[in-house]
Amino acid sequence: MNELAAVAKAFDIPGEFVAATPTGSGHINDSYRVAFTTECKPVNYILQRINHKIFADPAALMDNIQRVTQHLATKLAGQPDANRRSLTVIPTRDGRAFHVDPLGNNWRAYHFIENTRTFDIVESPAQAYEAAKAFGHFQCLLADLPAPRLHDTIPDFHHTPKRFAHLQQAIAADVANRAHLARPEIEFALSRDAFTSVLLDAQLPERVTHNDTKFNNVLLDDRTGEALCVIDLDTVMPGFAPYDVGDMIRTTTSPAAEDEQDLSKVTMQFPMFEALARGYLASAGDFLTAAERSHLVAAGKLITFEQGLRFLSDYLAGDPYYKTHRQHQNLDRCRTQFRLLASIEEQEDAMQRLVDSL
Ligand code: ADP
Ligand code: GN1
Ligand code: MG
Repeated sequence: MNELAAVAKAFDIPGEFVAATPTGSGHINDSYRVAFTTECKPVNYILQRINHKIFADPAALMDNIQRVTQHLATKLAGQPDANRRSLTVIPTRDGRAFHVDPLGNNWRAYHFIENTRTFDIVESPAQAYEAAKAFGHFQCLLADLPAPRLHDTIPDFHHTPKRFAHLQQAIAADVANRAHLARPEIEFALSRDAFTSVLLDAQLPERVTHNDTKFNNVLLDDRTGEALCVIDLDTVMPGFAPYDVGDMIRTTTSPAAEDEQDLSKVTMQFPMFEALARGYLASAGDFLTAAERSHLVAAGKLITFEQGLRFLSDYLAGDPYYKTHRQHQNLDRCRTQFRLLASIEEQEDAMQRLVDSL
């Protein structure tokens, strides 16, 4: 707690530190809701330790985030509740975008957006519609972000053929001696080699994309249910628009947790997909090219597959990347991805027909 108090005090936050509470269920960074009192009133902030093993260049990362949040704020100015619709970075007392603590950890702070919630699992088509509309709007607002090109915070992040090659290396190395525990998943993955370049081959335009459009990365208003604010901006960088839809399909259509062990619960629920497609096209439909639009369903398959590859590679390597809370959790996560991919494959013709009709 003392450590967090010291970190919080490095930021340009008025008043007295009261408490810090862990929040969120992300796999990479550590997030805390931090309370201060100013003139006897409590005010909350978000404090995040940025995983420096994964984000090796925090200055470039925060440069992206500052440019993106300032652009969003400019474009949203004048709208009702404008300051709840985009993240606001709080600088350190010496005017920097992040703080380095004595142990070498990198920290950032945001204004806390009150009376909102995130959900790990979607509860209704209305929520799916809202979230997808918000991510589409996010892409739309950033379409005219002035040059220069954003930094690639993680190079080749959605380069699925490289993710596939990485899995092949992890299988060959088998450093954690786990390959024998994951034979069916390895077979499943290796049989789908041909499909990994489907988006790279599609002549899609490069845009500013979010690249981590998990359903729990959008704040929903407690009172109205509106998707108010897109969060978790570490991977906002150049990408293909369908990537974001793919990750929405992956995280916003199944009623099961990402690490669910009962695979019978994992399924692509068509009404959620329909709401998601309608929500996304309501905000992004006007700028998408025909090639982007026609690859939205393929992206759902691809990103779900890629995520399965990533979890499986991490499992085989002994869990160096994703936080785990129990043994074999990354294998369970991989299994839900592959089950979900199978469910998407069963329904992909109907999904494609729907998109073509919108
Ligand atoms: P992670 O990388 O750990 O997923 P996020 O940036 O998604 O980190 O934040 C984790 C959680 O903290 C979110 O799910 C949300 O509940 C909460 N959160 C993040 N930023 C804010 C904010 N500005 N206002 C209110 N809550 C926030
Ligand atoms: C990680 O931080 P979080 O949990 O939102 C990962 C995403 C994965 C996701 C899987 C930087 O996101 O790419 O899709 O886990 N983020 C990074 O749940 O690798
Ligand atoms: Mg998150």
